[in-house]
Amino acid sequence: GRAYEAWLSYSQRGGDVQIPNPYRQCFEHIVVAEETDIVHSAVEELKHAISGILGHMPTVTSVLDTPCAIVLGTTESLSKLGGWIQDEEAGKLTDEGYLMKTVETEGKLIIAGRSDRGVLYGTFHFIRRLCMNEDLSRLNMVENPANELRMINQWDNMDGSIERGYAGRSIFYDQNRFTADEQRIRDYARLLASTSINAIAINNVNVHERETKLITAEDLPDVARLAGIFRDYGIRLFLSINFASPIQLDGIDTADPLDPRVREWWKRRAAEIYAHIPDFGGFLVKADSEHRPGPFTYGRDHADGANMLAEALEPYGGLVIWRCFVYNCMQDWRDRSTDRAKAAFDHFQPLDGRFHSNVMLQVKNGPMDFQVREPVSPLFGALKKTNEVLELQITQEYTGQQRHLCYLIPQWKEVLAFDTYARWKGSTVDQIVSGKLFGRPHGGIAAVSNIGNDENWTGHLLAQANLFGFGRLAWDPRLSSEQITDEWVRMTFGEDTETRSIISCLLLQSWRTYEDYTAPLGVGWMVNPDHHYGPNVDGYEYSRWGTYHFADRDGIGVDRTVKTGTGYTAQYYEPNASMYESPESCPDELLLFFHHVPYTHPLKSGKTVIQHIYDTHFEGAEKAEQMISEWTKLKGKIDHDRFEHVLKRLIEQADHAKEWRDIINAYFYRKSGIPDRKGRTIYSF
Ligand code: BDP
Repeated sequence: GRAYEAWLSYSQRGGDVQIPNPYRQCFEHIVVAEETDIVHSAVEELKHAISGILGHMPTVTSVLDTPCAIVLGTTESLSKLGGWIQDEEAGKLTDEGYLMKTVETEGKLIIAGRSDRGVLYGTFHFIRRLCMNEDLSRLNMVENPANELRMINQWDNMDGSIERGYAGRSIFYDQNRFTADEQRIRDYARLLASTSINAIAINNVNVHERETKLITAEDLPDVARLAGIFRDYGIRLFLSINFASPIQLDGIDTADPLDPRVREWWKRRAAEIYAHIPDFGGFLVKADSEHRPGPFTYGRDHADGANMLAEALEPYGGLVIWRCFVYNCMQDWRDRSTDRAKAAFDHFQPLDGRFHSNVMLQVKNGPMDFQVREPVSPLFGALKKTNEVLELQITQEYTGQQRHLCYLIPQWKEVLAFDTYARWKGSTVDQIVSGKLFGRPHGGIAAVSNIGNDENWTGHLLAQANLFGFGRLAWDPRLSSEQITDEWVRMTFGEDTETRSIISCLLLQSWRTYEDYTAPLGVGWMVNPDHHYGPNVDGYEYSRWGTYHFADRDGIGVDRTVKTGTGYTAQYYEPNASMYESPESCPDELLLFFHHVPYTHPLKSGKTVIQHIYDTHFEGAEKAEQMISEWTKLKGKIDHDRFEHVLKRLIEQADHAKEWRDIINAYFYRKSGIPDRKGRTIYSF
């Protein structure tokens, strides 16, 4: 069905793609200079798209015996067919880059990649332009990825469950075995490759007993089979590993990274893995975090741990992606000197320069944990001699769990554009993680997937846009939210103007709306512990996770200043440190992340904190309600199934937004005793 085909639903376009002459004839023939497995995938996709859109199957040949054709291949293979590409043009391409051009005089549409991956990305881009009715007479363009690593992290467990998954069960595993549905996995690879994703870790970062075995002879043939499917689409496979594997798998009495037996053990593992999967990507590691084992047990640090694995993988070109989500989850809430926000920086910044060149540190966008609003982690830019990867969360753990519409591209854009001032003005996060700012050999962006075996992949159909948008941003962080949104909406719903504008507006406003009716002004949390859905203001207030709002009758917020608080603001470079340190210059939306203030504290908007809380919660719930009437305008314009599905979710969202509104407003009305200036009803239970 359409929901399953997602943004690759070519056959459903209902004639809204027009290809004017003379280019129509080009679509009769595809000429491929040299067919590798990846180029084969590109050709298949192009055939599929053309036959879906135009209703005829193009012929595919390797010789140029027709006047008009679409020609694709690597720049090298194309040079044997014709002189369409000048050396100077080809020289602009990096490894995965591609160029597209119209050679009008010869009736050719050319898609050329430096490598076969480039051909694949170029082909998907070509199809996108086709679907968006772009002018084919002026295809001239050169594209290179901003990031070397564009990665998806699956948090799938082998019992078939998915940690923080909201779209059904795993497509990879069931009942502790690999699933047999290879077509589904192949279709997932197509979706990912179409947005330029080139790496995937296929198991949860919390590696339990069963998944620990993934690196053994028992499972490697199956892992290799998956690697083969992804390889056809240019995607390298990674595994999350258990740091205590030597103990758990072979009964060695230690996992100490400096113990020669342990080092030897990992080297043998690596050899065996690469014997099965010659292009294996490497390991993703969560260590010494939330009860996972790690080097701390042996009095070693994270550089010791990461480097030991890096040495094992190094001979094969493998990478270690070591996560910086390390903090004490057993802290005492009465002890305000330990601030969870400071933990990652405190652990990793002193290790700068000690990591091997095939180690990358993966840092979550914010210092806490994927809240609707957080400042950017001060670790970006704090490590100058270390490769960094930005970690985002596509799955909507804290942002409505795919029952609420919350389009995250605008949030990610803010993260990527944040100026750290690590070197000079303009030291943005995207420049750091790409490796450009500090000339690092590796870099990139990773994100936790939001898919499962639901028919529509993502639970909420519109949540597909977050998966699509992530890949597009990983390729080019400078694309605007509007542009990405427009691409996705048109690929998914076609060219109707009203449909396009309604869905785009719904998406683009949804993050702000979600923020409005949930935790205010950057303070975060206020969710039900454990499953993290729905409002519970004090849910985490008196537990040991380090996630507090400190609301009392006088005020609210976490004092993270140097002067009177936890000192977190000092982890930023100037002028950010001073900007956050003072409540006067701290941006409104992060005020309660950095400061504890009275309810009557005036914001830059002119409102008091308490009035802001009331206003945003009334307005947010109202906006959630309005989304229903906006969507209803699309009745009859899009197919019944997709229309009804989204409608149902929006109705649920509006309902739950009211619950948020009432619980948050009642809580703060009772704590502060200050009434709403506009006299609206606050249910006080
Ligand atoms: C948190 C999730 C938890 C993950 C953890 C992580 O609640 O399930 O294991 O992050 O990133 O957001 O390791």
